[in-house]
Amino acid sequence: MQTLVGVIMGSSSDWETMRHATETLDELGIPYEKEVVSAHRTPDKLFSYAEQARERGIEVIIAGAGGAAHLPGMVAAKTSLPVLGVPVQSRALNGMDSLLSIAQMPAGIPVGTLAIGRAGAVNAALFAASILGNKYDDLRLALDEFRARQTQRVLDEPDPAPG
Ligand code: RP5
Repeated sequence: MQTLVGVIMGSSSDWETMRHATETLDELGIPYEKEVVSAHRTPDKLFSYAEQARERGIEVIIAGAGGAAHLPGMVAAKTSLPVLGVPVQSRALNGMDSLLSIAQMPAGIPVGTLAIGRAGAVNAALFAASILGNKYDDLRLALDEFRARQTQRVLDEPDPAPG
């Protein structure tokens, strides 16, 4: 199967968060690529990545960034592919800066903004699976099975502190 999801991040320092997105995509069997693309340090690369993603076969972009997190919004400005933004937890402001930078887009250019940190990275992958599942039956099935396993794990262990 060809690469369907582009997982990009502003810095290699974002990997500790964004690896949770790729691990979830792995679990679902969704082919992806991963790459550092910085809105501020490599702006020309950001433009070419966003402009070429659709023609390369990418169908969803997951973009993680922290601080002045302009990557998801600028990518969304350059492609009409769905862009899912993951706010990385920053040291100075605990990710509130990242969250607001990604969520507060002007009307006309949407970014689907997830939670700060690991939960957002995992959910970005699951959201990508939901989008792709409309077109690919096997990916919809993989997502349904992921959710069923998750439910069963909770039901199987109702004791919060098994001793
Ligand atoms: C952002 O600046 C990145 O997304 C990262 O979260 C943050 C800090 O980057 P480094 O200075 O650690 O490379 O562009």
